[in-house]
Amino acid sequence: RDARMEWFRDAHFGMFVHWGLYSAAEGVWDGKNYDGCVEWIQNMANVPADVYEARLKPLFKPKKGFAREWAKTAKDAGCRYVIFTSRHHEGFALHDSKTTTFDGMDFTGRDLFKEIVTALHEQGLRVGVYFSMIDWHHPDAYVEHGMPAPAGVKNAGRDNAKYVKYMHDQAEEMFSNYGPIDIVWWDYSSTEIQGEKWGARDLVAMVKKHHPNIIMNNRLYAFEHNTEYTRAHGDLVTPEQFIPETGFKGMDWESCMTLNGTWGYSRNNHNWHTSQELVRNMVDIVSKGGNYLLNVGPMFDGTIPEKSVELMHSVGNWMRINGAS
Ligand code: FUL
Repeated sequence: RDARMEWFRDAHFGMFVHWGLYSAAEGVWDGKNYDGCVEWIQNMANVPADVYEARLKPLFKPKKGFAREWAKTAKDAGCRYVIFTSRHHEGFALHDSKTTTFDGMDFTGRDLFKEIVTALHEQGLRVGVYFSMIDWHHPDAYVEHGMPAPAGVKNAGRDNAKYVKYMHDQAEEMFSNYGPIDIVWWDYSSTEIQGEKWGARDLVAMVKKHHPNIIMNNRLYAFEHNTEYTRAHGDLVTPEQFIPETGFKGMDWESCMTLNGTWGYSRNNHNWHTSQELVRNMVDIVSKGGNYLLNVGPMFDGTIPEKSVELMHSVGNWMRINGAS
């Protein structure tokens, strides 16, 4: 509908990256194997925030140059953009934050956000920032979102206004200190908490002040896609793990999907899709006017699992052979 969306519509293919402390848990807690979306392991294994932090801090060890590997994998696969988890629901932020010691700089002595954005820019890739409003670490964040909170924590007694300020400050650090950012991917609202409970208007105004042409998804307002309400509150809808029957008329959209059923890295999950399935998905999505956002879940040191690299490349090869990239 407008020039701002043009590059996104031409892009077709993006790489999603889920990487945080949960990557170092590898889908296993206290010897128990968790299945499904293992970036939720803190919640699934009911781990109090302080235990979670103490246990994973020594295991999270980004290797030198990991971000350049991500950028190269995406580029070789024919992706035009990469969206990475700047902070997931665990609340751990990859950048150098003044608001907390629960961040990349305090854990590793490095600004991991900066390394990632720099590497993506070097490859000429567009940059998307996934940003979770949900935060299982901050003592004032509302934690009940239709899903049980880790360690049975409740909203009662929590000062949401205080948390919202913290969350906004953190977002402003990310959106003001690192050069061009092309997409903001909020995650997520529910019937309990959405829109102004997150201070949405101010948050969006701040992001747009720094990046007037930024594209944003609609999850700051509601999880459902394609309602009148959500259409009015974002540039794109984000069907998760499915391809809509007929696309979304008059609306930009992006199907985000995993390679093996989990977003975060899982040591014991080997349920990989085949490259045939991925290529079929790509054709299906693009023919209906959407983009395909395909996920990789790097390990504790930032290494993308070999099988994921291979599958990403197989899609890239198909695109090259068929003149689609
Ligand atoms: C969801 C999150 O809860 C999942 O962990 C994942 O990040 C997915 C893409 O979005 O809302």
